[in-house]
Amino acid sequence: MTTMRFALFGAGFWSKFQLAGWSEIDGVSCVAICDPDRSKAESLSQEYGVAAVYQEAKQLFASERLDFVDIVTDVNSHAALAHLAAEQGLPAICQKPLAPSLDEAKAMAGRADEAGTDLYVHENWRWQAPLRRLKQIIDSGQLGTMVRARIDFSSSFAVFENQPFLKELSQFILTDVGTHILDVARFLFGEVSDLCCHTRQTRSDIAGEDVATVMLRTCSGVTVTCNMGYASRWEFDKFPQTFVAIEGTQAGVSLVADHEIRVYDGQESSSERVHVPQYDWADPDYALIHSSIVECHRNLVAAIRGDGQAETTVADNLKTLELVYGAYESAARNSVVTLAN
Ligand code: 89V
Repeated sequence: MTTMRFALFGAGFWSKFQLAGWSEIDGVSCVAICDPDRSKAESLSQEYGVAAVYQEAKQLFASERLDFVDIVTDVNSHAALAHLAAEQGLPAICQKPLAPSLDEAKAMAGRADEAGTDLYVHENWRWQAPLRRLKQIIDSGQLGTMVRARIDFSSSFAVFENQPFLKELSQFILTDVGTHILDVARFLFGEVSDLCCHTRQTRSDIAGEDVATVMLRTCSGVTVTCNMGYASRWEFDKFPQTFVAIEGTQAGVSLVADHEIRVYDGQESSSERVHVPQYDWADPDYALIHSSIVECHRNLVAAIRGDGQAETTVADNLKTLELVYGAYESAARNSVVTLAN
């Protein structure tokens, strides 16, 4: 297998995990790190043995031979970096949210298309092992017709301690967490025909909403309620676990605390605990998310090599972003938003 060379843009909190995740994948090598703050790029390059450090993206592109780029910067710099990669004919992987608006995300997709290059979104949540197992159970057909579902991602986790920039976002939880949870809703239940959303801001020291409730109707008729928040103390205050409950006409299934999946078919219940891979580089508070970084990398790099289909292409992610920005529109207008499917 030929080794694929990539550059990492951004040396902030998330980059070290992104890079550690790449170290689990065979046949890839990070050859350069770029960050306007040279000292941050240098310390990350020393930690992971990356040869080159740059402050300027253009300089990096002029000097390095690359097979793809991984963009792990703040949302406002995604478009410019993805554009530079497209100009070089390079595939780009970009963190979520792809762009600060749906129009900007569509423009990024358009530019990659014009350049004939691939743009992928590092949407990792759907790669969490318990959610993959849940999808297998849904696809087995054992639930019968799915009637209704609930997805919960609510906790009192002090998210701003590690990611203080999140405090500044005037659109916070739907762009940061909604991108993940609404993507999971699409992954599990399919495309959405309409939605409505309520948002709340429970504290005065942040710029955006920290609670959101989105009710989706899927094209196949399932009603899915997505509860998201960083303001709740409750029995399942277990960041970063996502809980899912699905009612079906033949059986119901719940993904509950600590990766347990329970199925009840009206007569019998069964239970299994899903194994989540553990990595020594993972932050224990984020171990579940960090394990999904590896699986997301694996899927995207296989596609870049031409060995498989990527799940989280830009085209796919635009559908998730339609839900995210549709939810803001619904909350602002206090009305139902219909999706074009
Ligand atoms: O994984 C993430 O995207 C983070 C988190 C959800 C932990 O806030 O931003």
